[in-house]
Amino acid sequence: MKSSFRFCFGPWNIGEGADPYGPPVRRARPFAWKLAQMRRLGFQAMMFHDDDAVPEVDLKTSAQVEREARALKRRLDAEGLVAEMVAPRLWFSPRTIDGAYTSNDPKARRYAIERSLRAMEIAHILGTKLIVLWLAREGTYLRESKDCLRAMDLLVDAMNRMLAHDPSARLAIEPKPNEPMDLAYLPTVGHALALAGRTSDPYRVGCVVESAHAVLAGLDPSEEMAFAMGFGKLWSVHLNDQNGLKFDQDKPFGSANLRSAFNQARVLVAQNYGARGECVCFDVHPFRPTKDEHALKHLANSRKTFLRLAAKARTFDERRAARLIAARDYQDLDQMVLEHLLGS
Ligand code: XLS
Ligand code: MG
Repeated sequence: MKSSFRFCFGPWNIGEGADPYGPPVRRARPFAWKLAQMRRLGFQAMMFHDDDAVPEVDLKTSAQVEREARALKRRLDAEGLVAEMVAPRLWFSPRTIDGAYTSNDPKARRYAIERSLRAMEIAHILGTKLIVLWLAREGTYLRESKDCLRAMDLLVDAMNRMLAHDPSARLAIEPKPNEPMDLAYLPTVGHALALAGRTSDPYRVGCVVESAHAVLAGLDPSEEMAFAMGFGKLWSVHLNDQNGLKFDQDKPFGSANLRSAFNQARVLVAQNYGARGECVCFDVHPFRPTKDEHALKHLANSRKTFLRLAAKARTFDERRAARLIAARDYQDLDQMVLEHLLGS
């Protein structure tokens, strides 16, 4: 199916199935193989953590980082692909065990900022202005271990450093309420945008909404997207699905709640998402029992479901819906949605 959307995923979305209770269950695919699958599956863009782009980035000199990033850019160009974003992976190093920008340890905070500035340089070379900040360890396991007010100051300081480092870059905060932390400091779009307002350049701090993260916050993903759009701040989406308040599942888009997925596609279509170059990204993982030969289906299927639901959004009888709304006949409005999704 042809579409005007630009689709995107990250190398981590072709995973080997390790979870906290068991080892990998599928073969590890080299980066080149992952890259080669993109166009075949109908994807145009790849999202990167800094160390997806330049492996072991902490161990390399600036000159090495620059050389490797340039080589990657040439590979992307050769495949006709673009980099959608770069995200500093701040949660892996033993240095950020107690958080990155909000760690109680000044050395960890310094490392986090330096690494973020490096990620921005990689992004610059790859030709993207979008820096995604998934603030994995910015939060607490116990309320008394950090001071929330101070943490907000530290987050603002870190973002100001990044904004000053590259005046053309934009920071997209990816809110998530929990996992790996018990309580995260920026759990929702509202928190992210409120904090953006305190930075030195609020117009360059927006967000990316991941469907599953909104569900984990007990919110409706399409409304989180709409809220961000109301501020002109929905700069990316990570579509996937989540079966309620469980571990972070990253299921295929629409897998757990087709109606919620329809409403996400509907708000994106209605607001002409993508017209300013935004990508439709899928932050999805295969179910753990998935065999090697089926290890790309979650991506192809998520894309297919999104396109089917975008078509459903376009063929939704808005005039009839408006009449039912005017008559306050929400019973039939509800049924109309269900029948539209069920098809004839
Ligand atoms: C994790 C996040 C992560 C970000 C990129 O929950 O979704 O994959 O999208 O750092
Ligand atoms: Mg994500």
